[in-house]
Amino acid sequence: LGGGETRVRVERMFGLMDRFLKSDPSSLQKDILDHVEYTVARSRFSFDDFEAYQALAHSVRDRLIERWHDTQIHFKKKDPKRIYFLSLEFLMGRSLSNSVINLGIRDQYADALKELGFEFEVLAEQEGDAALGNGGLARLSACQMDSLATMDYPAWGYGLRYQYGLFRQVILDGYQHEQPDYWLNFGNPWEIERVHVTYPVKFYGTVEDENFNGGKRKVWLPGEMVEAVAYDNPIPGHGTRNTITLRLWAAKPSDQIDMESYNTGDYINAVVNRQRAETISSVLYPDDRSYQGKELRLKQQYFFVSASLQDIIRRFKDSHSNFDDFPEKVALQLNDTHPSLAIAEVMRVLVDEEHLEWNRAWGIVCKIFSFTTHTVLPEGLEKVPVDLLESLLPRHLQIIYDINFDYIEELKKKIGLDYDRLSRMSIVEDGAVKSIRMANLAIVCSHTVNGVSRVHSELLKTRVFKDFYELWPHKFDYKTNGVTQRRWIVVSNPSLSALISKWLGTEAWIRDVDLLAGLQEQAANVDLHEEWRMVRKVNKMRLAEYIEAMSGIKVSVSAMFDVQIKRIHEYKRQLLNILGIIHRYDCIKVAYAILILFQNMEKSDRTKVVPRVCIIGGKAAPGYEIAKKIIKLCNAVAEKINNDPDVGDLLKLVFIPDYNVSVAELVIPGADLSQHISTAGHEASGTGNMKFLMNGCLLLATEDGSTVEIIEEIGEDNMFLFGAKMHEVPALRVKGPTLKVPLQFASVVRMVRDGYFGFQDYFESLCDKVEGGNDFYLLGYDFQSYLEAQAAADKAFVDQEKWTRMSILSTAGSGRFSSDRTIEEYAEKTWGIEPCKCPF
Ligand code: T68
Repeated sequence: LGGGETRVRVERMFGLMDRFLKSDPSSLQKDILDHVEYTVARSRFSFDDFEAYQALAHSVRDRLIERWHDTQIHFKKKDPKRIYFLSLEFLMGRSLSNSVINLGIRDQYADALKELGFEFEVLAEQEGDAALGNGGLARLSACQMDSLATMDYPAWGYGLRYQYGLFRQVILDGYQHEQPDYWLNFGNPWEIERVHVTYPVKFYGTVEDENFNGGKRKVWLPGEMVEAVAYDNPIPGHGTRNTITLRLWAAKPSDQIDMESYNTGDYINAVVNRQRAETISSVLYPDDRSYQGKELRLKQQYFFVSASLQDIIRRFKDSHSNFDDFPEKVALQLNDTHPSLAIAEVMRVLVDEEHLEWNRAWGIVCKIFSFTTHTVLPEGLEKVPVDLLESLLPRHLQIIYDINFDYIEELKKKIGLDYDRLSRMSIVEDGAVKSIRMANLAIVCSHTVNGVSRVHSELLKTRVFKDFYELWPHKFDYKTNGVTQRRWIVVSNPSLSALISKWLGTEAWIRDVDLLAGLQEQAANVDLHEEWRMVRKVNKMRLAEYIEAMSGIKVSVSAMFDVQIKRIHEYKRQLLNILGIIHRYDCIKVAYAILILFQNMEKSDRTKVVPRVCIIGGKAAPGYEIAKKIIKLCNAVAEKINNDPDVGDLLKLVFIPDYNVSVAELVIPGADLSQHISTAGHEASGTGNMKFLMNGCLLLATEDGSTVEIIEEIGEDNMFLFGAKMHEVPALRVKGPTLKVPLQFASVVRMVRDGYFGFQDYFESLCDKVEGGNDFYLLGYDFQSYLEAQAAADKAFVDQEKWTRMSILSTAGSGRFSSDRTIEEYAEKTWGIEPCKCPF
């Protein structure tokens, strides 16, 4: 088109469009009904709740897209340094409520829907969870995306669009069964398929030397090619127009390969083979700790890393021609070691494809990567067998060897020929199975190595990565995790949110969470107490209804709701919780027996029992036998207690199946007490504790991970602490079998062993894990102080005024644990990026 014609066309387009979609009730209603008719393709006179949700979601999506386009145009124009957050997992949960709240149009939508005869909350319940992650690490990524958008940072998230998210947990006869989570079955209105944003990703093949400019260069001749297709998920900030992108890649067969088979007539096999490509992004690995060196997992890692880097480099090259500027424009964040092949990939692209000289490329690589680790245990670190890497990514293996060679040579100059240390610090591990240590690769090549809490960082420096810390102390840092108050208070606990705003006289805390500290001054105010208790009661009623609908168990809202929800792990000690519950049950039974015997309430302790509803939820990795037994034990104990007429409302135990983000949003606001009881020195951070804290739930906890920092904020008096301290744990383990274990512990384990809850044989190995000198996680040692902390919680609960004050102080002291603070620290100290706010 000539210049004049373009102008006429642009003017015509402007004439046709409203600048922004309107958000008054009748515009919203019209949009929703249009989507019913034209997107969902149902008659606007007849559609059900799910179809109404779909139409509603599409109308919200339109508004998101508008802001998202503006943001991307603005970023492009300003060309700031960008942060690219690479993570194999994002646990986003539902999007509807979060989006309309961040967009500031929730009430408008609620009003609009009411007139159409729908309830916003009811429609929001129709949405399924996006569960593209396992646990803490993945939910942290989601919280951080919310903060990045809200704080106007020029950020992109990159990950994989798994067809099957984390498995659905179904409990049958008390046992966990796994079912596939085909979350895309009914379409996903929150993503935008970018059929034109695709990149080829190569695997296998050979590396050959080729003559180039009078010298040699390496050429990778791949044996398989797959196409990566982008799916963009707009992430809206709160109180800003900025809406950033979470770009997830799906694998599709590539047209560039297999044409041969078509030509030779093997049409059917050619088509079948093409389907193999799609398996790369088909399923999320459900194991959140162990690394098995599986080929598909490695393929997933490289697939998403390669596509993301092609995209990032393409964007850079759109407006830059010199790669020396790359570190000024690009920061790459490695979320754990899972994306660390990115390091070798950047080297490969710069050297093999962009023809930079090796040292120049290396200089660039060393300036762009930062690495955050989420683990505590050295054995939890990822290792990739060399054979596997050689076959799948032959060129990358060469590059890693070359990096390692240079690095070890440098290292020798610094530390001398200390072969033990050299071998510990090498990227390549020579063992029975020669492997690549992904963490070492990440540390060597990153400018910053972050832990996720202060004590975690200390462990990294003194144990896990001690050798590296001694060499490069300046690389080591930590950013204590945080969670977003938008989802964890505003979305999931609207009544508490309204109450906080009322008492603070402002909604500004939603973006500036330090303002919550203002509640401290009111912590003794009786009017606030009354309203606070009312809000908590309403949330407990909501949770009680859910429990009844799901399990048929009726629970009393005047009981203390005591919750432990998280992945099931031995170190997280759900077993300690269950054994504590058995002890409580036993005490109630004894009190009942005394009551019957003496027919005297006074003599029995029964009246002193504080009624409890114990709630446990979480998934076990499918291959983790002990964790699965813990789930079964919980259900077996629940069966016994809940059906025991001697117990009544004094104690109930509920296992909530299929724990996920939405379930957490319902459970956390309704909890009085929550348990974070890992053996000290095992939880890198923990983020559930922060969510409970924000919601005014009291914590019963060990001094582990981020809890240590929570204590500093709210004080020991406002929580119930117990258990061995981190520095005591190693010595206690050495003492092992000689440790004195309280009688009550032996007696509750005996009940399980003797088959009091049935399934005697099945539970035997579980009991063996905590007795006879095998008690690695120190359940026996900590049992006494655990019971004391529980007793202290009971005592505090009886004094509702005291409890309410503690609850208010918990919320008031939670400000430091916002992901806004974490992200600001990353932005300033690690990534060197600045906000880039979209005008309007
Ligand atoms: C968690 N780690 C930490 N890992 O356990 C937790 N691992 O203390 C911390 O608060 C949280 O990260 C956020 O920093 C994980 O969740 C995984 O999920 C995982 C997944 C795959 C492979 C290894």
